[in-house]
Amino acid sequence: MVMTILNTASLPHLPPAIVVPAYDRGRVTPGIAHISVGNFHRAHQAVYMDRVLARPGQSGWGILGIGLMENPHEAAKAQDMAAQDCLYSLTECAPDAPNVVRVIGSITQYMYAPADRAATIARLADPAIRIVSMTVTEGGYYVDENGVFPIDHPVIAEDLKRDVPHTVFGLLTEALRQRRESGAGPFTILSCDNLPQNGHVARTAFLGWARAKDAGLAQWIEANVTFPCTMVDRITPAVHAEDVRRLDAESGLDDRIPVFCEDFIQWVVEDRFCAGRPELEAVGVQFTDNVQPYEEVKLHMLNASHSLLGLSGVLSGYRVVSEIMADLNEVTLVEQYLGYDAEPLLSAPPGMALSEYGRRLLHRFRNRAISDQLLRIASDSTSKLPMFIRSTAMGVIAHHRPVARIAFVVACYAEYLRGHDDRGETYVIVEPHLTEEDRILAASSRLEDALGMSALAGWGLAEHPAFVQAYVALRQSIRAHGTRATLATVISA
Ligand code: CS2
Repeated sequence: MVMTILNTASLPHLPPAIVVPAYDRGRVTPGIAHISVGNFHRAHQAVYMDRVLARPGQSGWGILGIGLMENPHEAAKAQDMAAQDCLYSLTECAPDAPNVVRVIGSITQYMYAPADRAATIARLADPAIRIVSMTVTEGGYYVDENGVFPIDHPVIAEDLKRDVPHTVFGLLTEALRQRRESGAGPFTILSCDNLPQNGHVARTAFLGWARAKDAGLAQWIEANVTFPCTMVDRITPAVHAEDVRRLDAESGLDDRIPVFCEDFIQWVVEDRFCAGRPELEAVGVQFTDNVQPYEEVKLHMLNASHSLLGLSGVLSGYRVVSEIMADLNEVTLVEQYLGYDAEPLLSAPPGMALSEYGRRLLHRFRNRAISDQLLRIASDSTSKLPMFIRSTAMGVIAHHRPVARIAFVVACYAEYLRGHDDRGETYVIVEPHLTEEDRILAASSRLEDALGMSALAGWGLAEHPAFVQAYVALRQSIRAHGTRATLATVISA
């Protein structure tokens, strides 16, 4: 089969089934800069912006993508983006309908920051950029369990010394310094990561950085820059080399950077944009004064269920979400966790019934067309558990309710870090925020030592004898009888 190369020149000649941008990309100029253009950004915010750009008078809201991390993968991505004029295909997979392939055109420029950080800062200082959004992962904000931005953290302390900084905090702060001096004014900083109160966390982090650098500038940022909170949702699997081959074979495109995702999409945003915003309300984005109830439901139901399935599933030998959904015990675990642990602590946003939301989640997890990876979900649990599980765990303990499921997920996290499943098969652990001390605690033969790991800091677990006893027994059982047999005891407890 002859594959069509994906770029501006080929765009008018793509196979007719492929949906292409309904606007003239040549007229689009960036008004948003997005830091860390991962698969999720390309399947979510870039899709909403693609819809916005098809509306009249919105051509100033294209996206300038910025790659921040210095590594060969990111450098290659920049080359692929350049080769394809920043175009890529997105395959949306519904559980019970044919896949839809769209070419997304909203990212019109791309910069790899490590190639020229000063030029990237200057570009962010351009008054045309009015929003800087970011997906820098849950752990990428560094704010600790006490809500403090740790300026003595080695990564932060080292970067604070640099004239031309490397971190997102440094880059944006220096751009804001130039904008203040030139009179270009502020931009909105829009976190699109999965963390409670992501806008407030971003504000803490950026102000923490700025104060350490320049108190006057920090005051100006505090008074002028806004940090709306957002709730983002769309399940977007990792794309491995075999997925690229499969997606290209299905679309007929020669696309080096395709993405795939579920058909569901949701974005809830606080309307606090200090330098204007696109007409997002016209393309399905929900605006609200208070994102908190939406994000709590999403994080503590969807993402928490994911963590339960990811950690216990990988240990049990599963690798794909839709596969694990055929295991009734795993489904029961999620149902019990949602119904008994998470939901009683949540207040539903207006118009939402939590039990219905939970049912819908299970339906989304059953979507075989997206074959989402459990290892993707389990990765970086060190940063995710505090965001997804901690408040439910603390609530369950505070209300003296049964701790079995919380103890199980914590036990699975510690066992998962050993790097092999119940069959003895090894897997790659991606835990960028696991410290050396964490590794020692996780490996200790006194199993309760692992409760001192940084992911569990501030949960107060070690002070609850009933929790400690349940957790230790579960880890011993996983080792002696396997995760599946252990899970059977958890759901019947
Ligand atoms: C997942 C999320 O990474 C994870 O642990 O739970 O990536 C999840 O798929 C998205 O938040 C869905 O919106």
